[in-house]
Amino acid sequence: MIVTLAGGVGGARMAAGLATISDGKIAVIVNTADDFEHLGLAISPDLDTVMYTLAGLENVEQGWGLCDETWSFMSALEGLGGETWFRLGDRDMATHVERSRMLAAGVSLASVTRHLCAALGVRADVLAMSDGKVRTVVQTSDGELAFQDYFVRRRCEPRLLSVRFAGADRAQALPEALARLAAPDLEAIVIAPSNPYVSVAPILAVPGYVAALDAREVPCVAVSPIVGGKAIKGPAAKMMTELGVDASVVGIAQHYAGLIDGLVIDEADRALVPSIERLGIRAHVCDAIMRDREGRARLAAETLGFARELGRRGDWRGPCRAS
Ligand code: FO1
Repeated sequence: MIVTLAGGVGGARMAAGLATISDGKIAVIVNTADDFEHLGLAISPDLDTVMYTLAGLENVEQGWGLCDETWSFMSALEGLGGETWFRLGDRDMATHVERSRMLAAGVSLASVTRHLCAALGVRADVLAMSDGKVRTVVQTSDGELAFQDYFVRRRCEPRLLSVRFAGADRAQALPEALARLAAPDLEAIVIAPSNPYVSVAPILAVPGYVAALDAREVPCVAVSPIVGGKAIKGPAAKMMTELGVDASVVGIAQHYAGLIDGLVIDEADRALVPSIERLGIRAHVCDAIMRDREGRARLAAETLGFARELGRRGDWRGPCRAS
């Protein structure tokens, strides 16, 4: 069993790669701090991206939503002068309507997710990070913005000053997720190449997850979302620069120092291996870009092979944790 922490496109693709090579024996703990209510519906973008990708139904070009999508609802809404900055496809709407109906009937987000995944034929365990309400709020040069306002409506244009996760302190980690992280058959924990600041950080902000990672008895490896100083997809590098962080694999290693044992980086960053290893984190160099389905499986196999090697060598507890 492998547990991965994920959000966004990079997380979904890594989860799909790991599911392919492990015959579906993975649990994916997914960020839900991007969730919001829109047009009266409960939208869970990262859960949906992970779920659709694991089902093989993702829209590859967009990076979110479903393949073979049509947009009649959006066109009709536009005709009525409604809000169209956040685009909901006709097929995708069914997910949001069904999720909203079930939540209104008192079903938990975790159970709704289980139901939707089963209906779409997803074999991996897709776990909402919490049933509690956690929301990413960003402080920007244009003031405080809710996450989707910043990310989609404003296209990450305002300068990012800080990020907080409203409600995280009161939320509880999903018990099933904590159980997976402590399971005797757990082989490795993988932090997917998701945005560390707005996809992985909200998961770690929920009480219980950092403690669970600290108590682990298996290696924890992260895959860098930054290659050659640029984000593979999305605004991670821009965000890091605006937050005053080195937008490189070393910045990623510094961010996760004390939490991870190893970092998977791309060939383009081979020269930075010594700077990563000085932080007490082992580095593994490979082609770290997932260009297609084969690429996902290849990177997942490289990542798992690296974690297993750390486990075999028994040198996976970094100096930060050992001291
Ligand atoms: N991202 C966009 O850039 N534009 C959209 O109109 C948009 C709609 C959308 C609808 C459903 C859904 O599940 C995701 C959607 N996303 C959209 C993606 C998403 O909001 C972000 O990429 C994530 O929150 C960041 O991980």
